[in-house]
Amino acid sequence: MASKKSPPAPSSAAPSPKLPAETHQTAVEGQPHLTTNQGLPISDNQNSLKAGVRGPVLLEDFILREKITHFDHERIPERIVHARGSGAHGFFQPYEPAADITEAGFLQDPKKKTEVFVRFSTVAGGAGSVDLPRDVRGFSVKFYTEQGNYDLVGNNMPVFFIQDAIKFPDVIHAVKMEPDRGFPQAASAHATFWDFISLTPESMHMIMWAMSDRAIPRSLRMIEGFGVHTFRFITAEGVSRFVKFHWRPTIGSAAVVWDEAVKISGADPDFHRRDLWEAINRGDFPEWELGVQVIEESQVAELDFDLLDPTKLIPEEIIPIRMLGKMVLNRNPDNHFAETEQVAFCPSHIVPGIGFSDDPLLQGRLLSYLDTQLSRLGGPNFHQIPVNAPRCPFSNNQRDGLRQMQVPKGRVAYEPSQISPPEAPRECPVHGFRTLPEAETGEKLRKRSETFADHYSQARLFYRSMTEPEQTHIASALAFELAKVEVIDIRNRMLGHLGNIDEGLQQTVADALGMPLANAMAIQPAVAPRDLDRSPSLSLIGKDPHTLKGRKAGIFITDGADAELLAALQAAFKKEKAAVELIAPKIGGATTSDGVLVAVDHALSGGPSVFFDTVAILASEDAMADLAREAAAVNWVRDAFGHLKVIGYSLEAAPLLDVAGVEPDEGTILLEGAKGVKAFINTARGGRRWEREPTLRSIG
Ligand code: HDE
Repeated sequence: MASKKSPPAPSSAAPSPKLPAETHQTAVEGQPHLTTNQGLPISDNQNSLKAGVRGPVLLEDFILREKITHFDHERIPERIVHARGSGAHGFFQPYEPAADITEAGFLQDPKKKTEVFVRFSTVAGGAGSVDLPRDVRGFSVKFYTEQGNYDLVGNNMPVFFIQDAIKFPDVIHAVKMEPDRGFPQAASAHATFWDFISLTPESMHMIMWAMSDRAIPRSLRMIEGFGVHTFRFITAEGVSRFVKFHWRPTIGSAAVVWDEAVKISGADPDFHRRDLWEAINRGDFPEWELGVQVIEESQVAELDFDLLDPTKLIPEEIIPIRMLGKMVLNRNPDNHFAETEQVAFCPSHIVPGIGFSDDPLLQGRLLSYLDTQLSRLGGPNFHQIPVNAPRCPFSNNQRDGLRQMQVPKGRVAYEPSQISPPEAPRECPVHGFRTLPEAETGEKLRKRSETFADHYSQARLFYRSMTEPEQTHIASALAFELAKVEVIDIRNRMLGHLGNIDEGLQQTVADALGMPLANAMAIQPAVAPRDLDRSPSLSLIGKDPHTLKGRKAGIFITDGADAELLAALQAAFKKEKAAVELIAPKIGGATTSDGVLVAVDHALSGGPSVFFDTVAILASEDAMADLAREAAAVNWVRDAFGHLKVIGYSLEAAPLLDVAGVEPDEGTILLEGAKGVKAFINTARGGRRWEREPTLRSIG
């Protein structure tokens, strides 16, 4: 928000001169009328039809009945998983033709943009749950290509909890709120989840990811995305290779710290949805590169795991990512329900040039999405809903059904026919989708391949590839979650698994729980875990891009705050392409040293420092006496420090830092003149001060 301007008129200011003063918003000449769903103009939308002004409402009132009945049916079943989602429109543009690996049309022409719709989600919570529980994030992209819709329905973690789709209802039932009591909402920290996990060694790799900082992202704009399964790319000549999909945000990835996640969940349950919406609104369009790891058929045997196993990843250090193009999200939805809620993604929506693998988890997904959408969206015609409809022409002989919105013409709805008109759609043997002809043989059996049996090596790989603070966070998360599990045997079984992953981790978690390691259950691994080469690319902190781009600074000002300093800070953040929000004790604004009343974005009570990546405090001596006694102000600073943020402060604000118990360090910077501002910005670019963490928290 701009400084040095009068605060905007409050929204309760005088009504627009076009509207009469009473509550009725009667249309003026030229304005459209409210009508019923049949188009009948409505004369009064505020009062129902009664027998006498104080008398009973009449059944005859079809306008009242239509309005209320429609309202009664406004909700549809929420998604059984990924119910809470945020969407955006945008486009994808390839860097160069990828014809050497795939014939997919949308990956060929660098001049051609393909429209996309993206939905990010949490997994466990309901549609109205908070944005920042510890959870996996869904990352679904619908590409409206000229060859039909292609859906890449991924997550922000590259592996999954289970190896076979038949276990999906179990893992989801275990993580969702417990059926008898209806809680906890959107949380894995409860007995049924850890009961299932402790009996499912294949989930250990994913557990390392789910307990890592990846599960509490700073912003949806900063999450990585993964296709998880192995897919195929197929060239026009029919040459097939395996691929793993990756999305990389161009502004880098970052997470919040757990204590922040807890506080944000209360202060702004829509933290991620709002952040995405506001960034797009201010023109700070989120971007991701799409890349693939390409695995030649001949390389498959060289890998030390089975490519069909969705609990495994290929370190980038072994097979690098080839970037194919960029996605930009540049338009917010017009309507949350019509688009974000009704969008239907499905892993079986593919285009020529892309194919599936025999990953048993993927094969189960190919069934589930259409099936769930048939009931969620009320019948077989949901592909006609605008957000789901292909942008290319589509036509076949499927007919009728609930919610048919089209009027198919002609008497023939079958094939073959000698009476159908020449313009009727026909098969397309040349450009139509063809399944890769793969030879498949085998006995019918219900069995897991032995090549899927190594459950610990990659869990260990992930843990040992983390930086020290990230390892501490994993241990803290495990201790937090297991402390919520009242069944001691479950904790002891989990400690047993942790021992197979890393003995140091096992010890730290046991200590944090205050439980003797001697009671940990010994879990005999099916395959002895191996020490793999570390993969530094798995660490978020390790590849922190050191930028303020796309980040948000909070500047707390009081009456009498130095106007020049404020302007200098705002200009400096703008140069860094960071957003800035102002906070003052009261929402009416603050009068800075030059006598200008500056409008602010938040009152102190509604703008806690957890909303920001870095903060500055500009106070006057006069304001300081009151502020240092104000719990909200003290907590604002204490939290910023505790959450390891870089803090800039004017000399007059120093007493507040003292009261908040801030021990000055390299991340607390006195804003004296241009030099001070420069030092503050340079330091803030580096992100959180991880070296501060051990001085503040031993665990948690
Ligand atoms: Fe899903 N998943 N899933 N899933 N999934 C759904 O489909 C399912 C899995 C993912 O924004 C549902 O339309 C099964 C892995 C995302 O609308 C449902 C299995 C990955 C979304 C379903 C999996 C995902 C869903 C619920 C195990 C990462 C949200 C509503 C075999 C690659 C899509 C719906 C959106 C949604 C089934 C496992 C990602 C029930 C059976 C692995 C991002 O059909």
